[in-house]
Amino acid sequence: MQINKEEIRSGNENLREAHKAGFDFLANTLSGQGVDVNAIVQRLADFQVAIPSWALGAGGTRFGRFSYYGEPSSLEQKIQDVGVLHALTQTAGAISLHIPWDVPEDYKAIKEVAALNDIVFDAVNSNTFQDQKDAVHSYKYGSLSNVDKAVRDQAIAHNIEVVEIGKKLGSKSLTVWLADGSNFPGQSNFQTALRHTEDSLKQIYGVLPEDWKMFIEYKPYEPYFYSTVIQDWGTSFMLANACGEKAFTLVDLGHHLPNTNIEQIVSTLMMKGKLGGFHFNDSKYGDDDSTVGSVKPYALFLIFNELVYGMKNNPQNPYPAWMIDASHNVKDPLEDLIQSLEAIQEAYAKALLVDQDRLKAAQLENDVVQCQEILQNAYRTDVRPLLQRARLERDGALNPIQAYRSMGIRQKLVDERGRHSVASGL
Ligand code: LRH
Ligand code: MN
Repeated sequence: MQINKEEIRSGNENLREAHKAGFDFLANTLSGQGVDVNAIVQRLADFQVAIPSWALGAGGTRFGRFSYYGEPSSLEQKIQDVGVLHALTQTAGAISLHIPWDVPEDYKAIKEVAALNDIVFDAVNSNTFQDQKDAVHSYKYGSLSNVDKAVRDQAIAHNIEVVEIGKKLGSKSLTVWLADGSNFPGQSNFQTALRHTEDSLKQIYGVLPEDWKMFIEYKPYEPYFYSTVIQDWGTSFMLANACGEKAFTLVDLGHHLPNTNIEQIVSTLMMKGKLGGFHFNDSKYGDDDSTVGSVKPYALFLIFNELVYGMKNNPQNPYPAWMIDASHNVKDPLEDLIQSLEAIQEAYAKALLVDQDRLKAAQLENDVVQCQEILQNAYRTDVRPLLQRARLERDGALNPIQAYRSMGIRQKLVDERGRHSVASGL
């Protein structure tokens, strides 16, 4: 399934005029406020988000999974689906693989498919939260933290193998999410588990190529429901510091207890130069992996406000890795991902409109009302014409969902792959 730019251009025809009117009005208003509109459009166009290879089919819960026909059943088809997203949105230029769900059979062929779709390989993800059928040792009682050295060694070897796979694909980072934990008080010794985990991560860190990064993802609970070894940002931050300068903390938005101030965590990690990147999604209760910006769009904006501030004032923090980590239980996975990409770009654009100098001045004055007015003025600005212009300049779709539907892409995928093709992943 390949989308040709001509189809997108013709789809944009009857939307151009309305776009131009909206863009010119907004650009006029913003330039009047001293905003460099072209610079913002450029930053939006350069902003690329990695799509998770495990979220291109229908997701599910323990209570059930409802297929979404025409799912990609091979890595090649997954890359083609990301190619569709990128052709329409021009902001999905990378895929993040999960091993062993997506082990390439033919590296040369897979890299050619990626190049054809203008897709690069972002972070590779290890998986020591499931037992593989040929595994010698089980991860039931943990992997990198397991009391049994043989199990830890097996998990370390897996992570090293994932780095080798990533090197062959041109990836430059490894994401380690450790499910390890316990279900009952007394079941595990916290200190022993943490010490084993630190030691294991250091062994993995030791094989990282010079220009690679290791992202340590934290999560408070699930699949274990009493304790999780890497439960919060502080534990991940501590482990990243223990490993070294190539190790960073990865913030999955759904991995926080209710009402956690995530934007403050982001600002602290950037100040300390240890913010590695994000798994964007949204949630109402737990790790719901819902569409980005679908439940708490203002919180997402506040996170991007800290990111914009940090990217300007914290040269000690590297450019973060932007990835989505979502699951689609009731929506077409590709439409859901298009909506997430739009919400991410929208939050970023609104944050770029915050007048940081005036905000700083108001903060120094303790003018609380003015501080909020400056933030909310940016948040209340409809920035969608800027996102459209960034797409248009790269031959993307002015309205990606409308284009996806009017081009009948899902039906074409079903015709090509059949109704019952199933994607590996969650
Ligand atoms: C854990 C997580 C992690 C992935 C998995 C698919 O909840 O967020 O990032 O490995 O989802
Ligand atoms: Mn995640």
